[in-house]
Amino acid sequence: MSQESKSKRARLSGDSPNGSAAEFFPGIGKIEYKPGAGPTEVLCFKHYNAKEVINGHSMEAWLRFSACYWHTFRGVGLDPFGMPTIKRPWDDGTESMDNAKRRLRVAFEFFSKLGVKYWTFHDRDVAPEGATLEETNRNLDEITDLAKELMAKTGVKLLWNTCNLFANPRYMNGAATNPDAHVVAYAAAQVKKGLEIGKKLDAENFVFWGGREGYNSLLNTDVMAELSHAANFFKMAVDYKKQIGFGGQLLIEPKPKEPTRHQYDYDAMTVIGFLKHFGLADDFKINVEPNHTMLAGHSYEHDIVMASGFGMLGSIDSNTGSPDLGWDTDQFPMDVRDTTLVMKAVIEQNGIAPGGLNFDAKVRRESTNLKDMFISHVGAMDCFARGLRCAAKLVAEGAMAKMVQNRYSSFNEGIGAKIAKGTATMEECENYVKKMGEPKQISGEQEKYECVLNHYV
Ligand code: XLS
Ligand code: NI
Ligand code: NI
Repeated sequence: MSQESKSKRARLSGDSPNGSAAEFFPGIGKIEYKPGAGPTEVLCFKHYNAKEVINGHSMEAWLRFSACYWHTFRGVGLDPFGMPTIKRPWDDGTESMDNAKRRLRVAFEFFSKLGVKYWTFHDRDVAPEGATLEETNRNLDEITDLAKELMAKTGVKLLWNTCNLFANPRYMNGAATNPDAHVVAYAAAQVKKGLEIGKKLDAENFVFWGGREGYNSLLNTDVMAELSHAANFFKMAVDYKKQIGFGGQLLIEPKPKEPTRHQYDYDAMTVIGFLKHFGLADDFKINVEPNHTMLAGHSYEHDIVMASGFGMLGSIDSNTGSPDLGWDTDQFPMDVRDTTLVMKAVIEQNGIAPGGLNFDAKVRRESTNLKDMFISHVGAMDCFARGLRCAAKLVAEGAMAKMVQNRYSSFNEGIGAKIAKGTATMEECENYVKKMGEPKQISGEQEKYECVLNHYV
């Protein structure tokens, strides 16, 4: 075999001819912090300085960045109208175990060079599905053995894993909410394995995103049966998690639609209502994805603020979308105003751990350079670092908080204090109005608040 073909084979297998690990991103080194870098230098951090302490914690601890496997290592640039545009040099186009293992080595080189401390994956991203559940699980065992080894070697940890309960045709009518109990049982068996893998890899969380848990037509759907089956499914997961001693936080990721016309986990408030109704609120938190929040017709930060208000903000799938397109475009977050508002909520709840900021985001199908994989993540990390710096100052200086406090100061005494405590009666309110007459007009000062925000952004 020629030297050239030997080294090509070595490159593909993930090992170099002399036995040391091959390099899949030659020419790209560890991404460094270079605060003075020029405008077109994009393979360095200009704002993210991992160990720098901001409001009492390192940037790394506030941000807990994670890269996702599905978009970054399985994404090929498909869209509903177009064929793949992205072909990675390490990918031989097969679903073989060799290819899966090589891809995993590539991923850990990527995580290490980028400097993210966490990763996330679906079971079916990392290992091929076999002909039977047993074969599929054996594939998963083999791949996660290698993952465990690579995690130990690089120090990269698992933010969360999840089960893909939406791609296989068996799930076309739903997984936990399928009208066929056989399919529900299959999904439960799959999640059982997912929880075992979470435990094996010390996942800090485990995510449920119910891509097919909803309906396309109400005519053929018994919504109350489906919702109660979903709740029982989650109860089984809680029980099994406890049974095997898996310590990860369970998370539900809301999304209003896509692929189904209506998804039951519509938005943060819907999920909170569901969890409370079925007695599950103590066992779950929410993984908010802002692109989904926008699809639900809300502002970028709405679900972050609502979930946090209820003490239910568990983790964030940090991405953004194009409201003019109206679907889940999973773009990298590059808007400092957005990241400032997210980090404001995170700082106000004193951190996001054991959750993190997971980049559930993909490069555009037109961004076909290998380098774009790095540029996109570096840019988003820098954007969040700026958001953190802005939000930390905004919170520490307290001007906006003081304005909000004043706005509600009428609840500090008298009838207001009684309303706030829940001890006021309708008669007391009526007597108060008879005595005080018409309330004075008080400006909401929205524009002033916007100016204060812009002072920090
Ligand atoms: C899809 C979801 C998905 C989850 C994990 O829209 O964002 O990627 O994060 O299943
Ligand atoms: Ni997501
Ligand atoms: Ni999404």
